[in-house]
Amino acid sequence: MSLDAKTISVLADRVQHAQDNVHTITKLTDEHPSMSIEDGYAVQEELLRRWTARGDRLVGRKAGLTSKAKMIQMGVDVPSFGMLLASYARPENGAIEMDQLLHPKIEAEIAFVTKDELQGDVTIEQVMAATDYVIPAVEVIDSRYENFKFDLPSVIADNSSSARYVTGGRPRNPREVDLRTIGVAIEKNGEIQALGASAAVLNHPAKAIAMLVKHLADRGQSLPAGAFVMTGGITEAIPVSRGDNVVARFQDMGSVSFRFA
Ligand code: 0L1
Ligand code: MG
Repeated sequence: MSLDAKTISVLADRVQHAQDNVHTITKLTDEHPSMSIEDGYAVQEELLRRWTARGDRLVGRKAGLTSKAKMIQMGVDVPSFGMLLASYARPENGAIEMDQLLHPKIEAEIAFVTKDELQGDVTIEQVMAATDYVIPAVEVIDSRYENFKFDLPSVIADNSSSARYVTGGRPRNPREVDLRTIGVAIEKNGEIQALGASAAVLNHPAKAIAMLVKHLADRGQSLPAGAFVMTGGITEAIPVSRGDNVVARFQDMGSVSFRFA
């Protein structure tokens, strides 16, 4: 870490204010060029303390920037992790309130729900064995940075742009589907916006979980049983506007739909 605890707290204030009051900020590294990825995660941890103090609940984690399409779109070359809160969840076929968002984009992702704790260096096989089910999900990301422009320390401090998520379709036993070849189509107002296959996520979405578990282990933490984990957008993220109807279709897993109101 390069920043002291006081500065981490000031940066958490800034990000929290932007998240709560739906306004943009300039990237944190403009003022603190020495800010590291570790500092970004320290801001995330400070935000979690604040969210839980006001009654929110950590339900799981997200891996972001796990596909080449996403890395190229955002100009980075390593994944980032974030926290998923109970307050981010929205029901399938419902409406997501646009006035609480700045410039949202959607990502079609395969989500895992664990049945056993995962800790340390784990293999894809160990992730699969510890998985209760996999389920189609759409993440709504909404960077608090101007024009969605940031670097890794800044985006990590903003909880990896996480804002909302919707699950749907059919939960599947991970052994009954080939998790590398799930085809995905994202439609907006009936028109295809992006197509992809799940191997785009690190060759196998379970790899994103293994990387997350290693990330947690490096900080003395584990991924508990019952965690909900989103493994990252399979395609590039798609910008959305008020009134848009969204459907993400997942081969053999059903679809997730909702609208922006
Ligand atoms: O979930 C993601 O892949 C996004 C991670 C943060 C970067 C972004 O806002 O695109
Ligand atoms: Mg995502």
